[in-house]
Amino acid sequence: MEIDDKKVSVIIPYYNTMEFIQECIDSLLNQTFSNLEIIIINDGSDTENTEALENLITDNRIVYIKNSRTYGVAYCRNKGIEAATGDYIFFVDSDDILNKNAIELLVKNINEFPLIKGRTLRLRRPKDLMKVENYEVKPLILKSSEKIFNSPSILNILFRKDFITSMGITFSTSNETFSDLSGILPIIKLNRNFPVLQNFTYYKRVRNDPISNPSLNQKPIEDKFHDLLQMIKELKLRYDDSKTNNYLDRYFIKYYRRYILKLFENQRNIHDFFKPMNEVVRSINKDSFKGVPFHTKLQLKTILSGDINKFIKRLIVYRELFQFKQAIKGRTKFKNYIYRKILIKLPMKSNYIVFESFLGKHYADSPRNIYEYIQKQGLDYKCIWVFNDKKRKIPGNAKIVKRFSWSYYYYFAVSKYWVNNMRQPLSLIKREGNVFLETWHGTPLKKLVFDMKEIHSANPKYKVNFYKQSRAWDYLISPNQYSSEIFRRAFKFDKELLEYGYPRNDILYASNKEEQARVIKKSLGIPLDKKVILYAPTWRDDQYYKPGKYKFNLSLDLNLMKEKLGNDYVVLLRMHYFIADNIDVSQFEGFAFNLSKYDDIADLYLISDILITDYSSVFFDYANLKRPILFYTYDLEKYRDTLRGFYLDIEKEAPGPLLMTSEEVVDAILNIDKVKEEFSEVYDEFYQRFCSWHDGRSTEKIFKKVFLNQEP
Ligand code: C2G
Repeated sequence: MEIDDKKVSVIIPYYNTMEFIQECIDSLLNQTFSNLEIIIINDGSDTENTEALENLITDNRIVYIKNSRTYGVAYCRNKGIEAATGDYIFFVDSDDILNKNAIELLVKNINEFPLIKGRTLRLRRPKDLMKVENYEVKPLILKSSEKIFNSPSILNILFRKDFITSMGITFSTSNETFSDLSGILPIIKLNRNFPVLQNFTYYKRVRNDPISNPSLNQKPIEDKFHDLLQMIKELKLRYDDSKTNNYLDRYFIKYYRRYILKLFENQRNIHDFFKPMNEVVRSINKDSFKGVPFHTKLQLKTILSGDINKFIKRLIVYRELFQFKQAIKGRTKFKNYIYRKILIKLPMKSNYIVFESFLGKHYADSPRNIYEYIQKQGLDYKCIWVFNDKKRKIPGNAKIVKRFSWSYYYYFAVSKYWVNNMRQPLSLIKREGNVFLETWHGTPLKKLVFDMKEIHSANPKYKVNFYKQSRAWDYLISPNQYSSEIFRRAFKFDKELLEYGYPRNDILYASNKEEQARVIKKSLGIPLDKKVILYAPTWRDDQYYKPGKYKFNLSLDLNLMKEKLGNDYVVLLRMHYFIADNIDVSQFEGFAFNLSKYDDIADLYLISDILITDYSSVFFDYANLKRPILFYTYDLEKYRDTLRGFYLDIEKEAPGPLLMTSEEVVDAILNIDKVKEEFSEVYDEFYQRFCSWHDGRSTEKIFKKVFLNQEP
């Protein structure tokens, strides 16, 4: 018998997940096993999401069911079971993806068993899809139902349809979450072993944006705990056998242990949950306490006793001990602990300002301008600068502190003002009265945070972390109207935007900028009789060693450039601050200068005659000088279409040509006057749109607004 003689009904509840559904459906339509019935139940999604789904229903294997309103995932799965005509049933979530041969492998290996489970891989970023090679099928292993449902999920299991019906497997619709438990219990009750495939068959998506559209799993912990308690109570009324009761007890204790501290960070939750917890704990069989840590047992006994005050006291002792135990696991953890417990309780100093730029790597960017303004005016502030290197020397009387040192925590704890051009570490706590000026560091070309669909970069928690960090910002500087609109949306920023242009660009309007340029050139040993080309590319999200440490391959042909341009030009290479690779220019002495470690790129703008960049925001700033800009965009398609996505149509709106090879770059430089002429109109429009808020007084205006509360 061919395996395709059997039909598999795949059941997919759908609720407002249009950004994921296509990948999900495609992964089913492209299965090596084709005898499928794909039942999609639209659970009252909004119009836009409904239309998006309906446009994808093109294959006649799809059965579409539309609920009149939202009933929840359990209801949809029950409806799917009723509608299923296949020999097997398989549940998939609408944001997940199946491996190409998932169904085939499961059908081939189920043999006489009523169900078979595949392995699941967490899908955090697109790269994870590559992790599953087409390796050989590994031998099946048998596992007890309790092990199989160690985490209670009905996904990635192929069931015989007649097993589902004869066991009466349905899902309880009384709660939004934990309905899987109700479908699982009849199987637990059976008390037998089932086969597990060792191959990965299912990609479970960990959604990267739990802020805008959380999955059920990403719902607030309070909601989930409420549902769990309800579900356990409901199921305990239905099942009186020891197997299912032990399973529920063990799951409850596991969940309780894992989330207790987080859940009861908020005191109100203790009052809300104490009674329902007491009801559940009363039903726990004493055997389930075996192997449970002492402190958990003690807490559960106190819950059982019904004495809420005693419970609160025990919880406090437990929290203190737990935090202390965590704190002594490492030096940074310990500093953080002291910071949270002691330092932030010290009196706040109303004239202290902590400055940080590019994660402590550079003395640069808008924080530097604000600091220098204060120094020049001789104002009565104590300024603290954060650097990775304690020995850094900067002009003025700032106190230098090393990032993550004791003094770092002390000054962040007591300083009223924080000025930063990047995101602050999550561990820093904003105190009552603290004022956070976020300067940010560029007009965005590449899409940011909540405007991004996929996260390719090293940290898949980018969106959630960004959201938490940006809640602490009181002011955010915007360089142009275009950025204001993006920051509001992409950062979900709803506090005060300072629409005065970037302080960092004031220097580009200085009346003595030629003089300044000469001084800078001399200090860097750059010949005064040569013209200067600055090459300042950005970083690539998918090329990293670890978070914050990125790779870069120089694809600009320096040999060719030296040969064709060496008589008249020198080249300055300026890598992005995330780039960990060091570019060796020793063989191009006198022609190429690696200034990646140089503090402030604004100085390099001043001394250069031409800028070459790619997708870096540097060109928005450089355009303030109205000097020629070339775009060396050798990986445009990948960068724009896969990695990031752009806000601008760079092919039409860039104030210079997009060049794909070093030859084209050289050619454009040799004909730079022609390039200037060709782009003069686009450049003027570009300047109007992105630079016109700048007049050399951005620093002063922002200082007055934030520190003196004066309208500039
Ligand atoms: N930068 C630099 N040298 C480079 C690239 C960037 O000094 N080779 C500095 C510039 O000040 C630039 C800033 O870092 O404006 C930000 O760099 P981007 O390349 O734009 O990249 P990113 O750090 O991802 O900034 O909204 C801002 C951007 O969209 C994000």
